Amino acid sequence: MDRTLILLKPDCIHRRLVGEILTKFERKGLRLVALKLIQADKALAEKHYEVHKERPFYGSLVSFLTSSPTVALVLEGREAVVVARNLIGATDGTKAAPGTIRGDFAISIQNNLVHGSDSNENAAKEIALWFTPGELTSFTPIDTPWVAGS
Ligand code: IDP
Ligand code: MG
Repeated sequence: MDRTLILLKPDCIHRRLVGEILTKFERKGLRLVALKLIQADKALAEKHYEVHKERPFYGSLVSFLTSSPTVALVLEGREAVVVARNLIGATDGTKAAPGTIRGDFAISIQNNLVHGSDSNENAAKEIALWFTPGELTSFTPIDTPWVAGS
């Protein structure tokens, strides 16, 4: 089982899409390990998007992520990183395929509603950035053999 860090970014909260988007991840079969509503400070946002610090949109991106609360969650399941990225869709909402979260709900590049880790290695780093070990739960949902059978 793999884990991924998902952020429902400030635009998702403002647009009241939290429930609808969480449902998409749950329905797919990914399970919740951790979940919280948090207003990221500048240090957290800068660290989270550190890989983009030389990009022209970095300042705007950090302002966006610190502007309002974010829902941070950790999801677990088979190939969780790839499964979540496929559900989220391409970065630019205008290019994201219909049926994906961004394809259905976004038309912006920056305000694209959701973040999903792009590798297992980055997922581990991002989970440690947003959550303390004590906030991560450990349990086996009773439907696991039905959902995750390989
Ligand atoms: P991803 O979220 O699909 O992995 P990344 O390339 O990692 O996309 O970019 C991180 C975030 O930075 C995007 O989700 C989006 O919010 C923002 N972003 C990416 N490219 C641009 C751009 O060209 N202009 C403005 N914002 C951008
Ligand atoms: Mg990325």
